[in-house]
Amino acid sequence: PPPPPHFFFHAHQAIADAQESRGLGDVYKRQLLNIAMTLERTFVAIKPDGVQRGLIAEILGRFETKGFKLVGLKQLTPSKELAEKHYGVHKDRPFFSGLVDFITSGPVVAMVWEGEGVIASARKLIGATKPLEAEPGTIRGDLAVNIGRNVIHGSDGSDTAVFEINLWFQENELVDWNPSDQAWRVE
Ligand code: DAT
Ligand code: MG
Repeated sequence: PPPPPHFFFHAHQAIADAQESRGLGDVYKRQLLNIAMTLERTFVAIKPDGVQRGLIAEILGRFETKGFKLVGLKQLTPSKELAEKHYGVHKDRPFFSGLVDFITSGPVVAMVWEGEGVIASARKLIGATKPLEAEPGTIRGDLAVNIGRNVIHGSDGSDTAVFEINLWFQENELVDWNPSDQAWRVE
């Protein structure tokens, strides 16, 4: 099925704006189009261990200083239903019930980040699932030791990003905005 309309609303709107813009040079118009068409959003969550250990600012800062744009942010203790949907692909794995218990055990900080290539880049910033195998410099490589306490979640592809953003956030919780220094990040 096609992704829910609101996920791509911003990109579609931006593309339409670029195409319809009058009085702009072709080169500038093409730049606008390129930016609009490469916009991506991903879902990232600081798990209860990250929140309990006081790592919110550290983890959020990795994405902020990288230069991605924060478009959604909230803290909640996930319901069992939400957790089971979120980790639905793992429902037959032996660690599933423990994983659901863990993720529902306390507050989670849920985020949506936007930018070119943000889905794959967030996974790189996060590092390997097993923190002892995660490279130093990554969030898990720097901040965690155990697979069951690996402090952070990030969508693993465009389909899961759409699914997870819409699972965790309402449309009106996503805030589109233009960082005033964006021209110093993206040419
Ligand atoms: P990731 O979180 O890197 O996307 P995943 O989707 O394979 O990893 O698994 C989801 C989470 O489930 C993972 O962050 C930690 C937990 N998990 C995965 N494999 C596990 C295992 N073998 N034992 C215990 N927990 C596991
Ligand atoms: Mg995963």
